[in-house]
Amino acid sequence: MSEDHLEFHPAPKVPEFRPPVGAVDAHCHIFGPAAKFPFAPERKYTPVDAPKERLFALRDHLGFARNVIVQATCHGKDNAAMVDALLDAGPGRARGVAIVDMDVADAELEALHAAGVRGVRFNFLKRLVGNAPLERYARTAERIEALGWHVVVYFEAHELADLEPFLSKIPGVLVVDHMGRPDVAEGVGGPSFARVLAFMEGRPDAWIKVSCPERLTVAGPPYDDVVPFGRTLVERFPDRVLWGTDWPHPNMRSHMPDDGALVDVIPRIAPTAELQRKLLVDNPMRLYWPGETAEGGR
Ligand code: 0GY
Repeated sequence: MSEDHLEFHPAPKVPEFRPPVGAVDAHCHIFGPAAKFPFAPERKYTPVDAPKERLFALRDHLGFARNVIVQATCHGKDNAAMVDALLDAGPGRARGVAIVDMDVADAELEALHAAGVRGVRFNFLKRLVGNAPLERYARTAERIEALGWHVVVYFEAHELADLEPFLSKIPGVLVVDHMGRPDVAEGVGGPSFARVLAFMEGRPDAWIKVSCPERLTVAGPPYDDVVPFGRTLVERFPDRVLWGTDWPHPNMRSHMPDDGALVDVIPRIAPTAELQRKLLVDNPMRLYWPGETAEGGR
């Protein structure tokens, strides 16, 4: 146990599902080590150190080729740990999503891009961030547009109605984290998931991560209650879905998932080889490595 939450699984199982060649874990984090990369003073939680070597070992153990490393709020706008991991992951093996503010210097944006950053993340979860004015996010979205980056948004489905007018003004690709965090207790036909689906239908350039059954579940592993949500998204939007482990699972208090067991959820939400290839290879390659072939990373 760290200061705030459970430690990541020390020895995940080898998954029974073998990901296709070139598979991308499109949502994971690097934390610290704090002695080298201190956490942000304004953070709402302090995670355990989850250094790059552990992420790369997990990638190989689970049978993945590449990572998209997403900046988390505990490191705030200091993207140094994430960038350090991007530069050390091996050629073409990692991309990043940064947290930057509207007044970020051009030179910093250019350095982030050179390191492999291709997106910026707006986090709207009140337990993770304060209430930043939406104009700041809008201005940040303008700043990153010229670089060809996209915006990743993290919200809970019950907040979507309030956020939609703002989101509609963000140009280009928008990636929704963790299935839009529907209320799984409502069931797959419930109102919060209906709103997420309507949002995806209404915005052809919105993508969604079918990640985090461990956060969304009420029933617990093996996440039977979350599977219909992921499967609905994969089958309805096969060309706009991404998958990620969310390792090292910050803020998990109920249980710590076995990352191998999370990989074994994939064939339950993407039941055919074609859907699996789109989810794990074709889609993330198109978004994060356009013009490159999947085989190059392995
Ligand atoms: C995640 C989810 C969480 C944390 C963060 O930026 C963050 O601190 O995203 C969460 O607590 O739900 O994607 O890691």
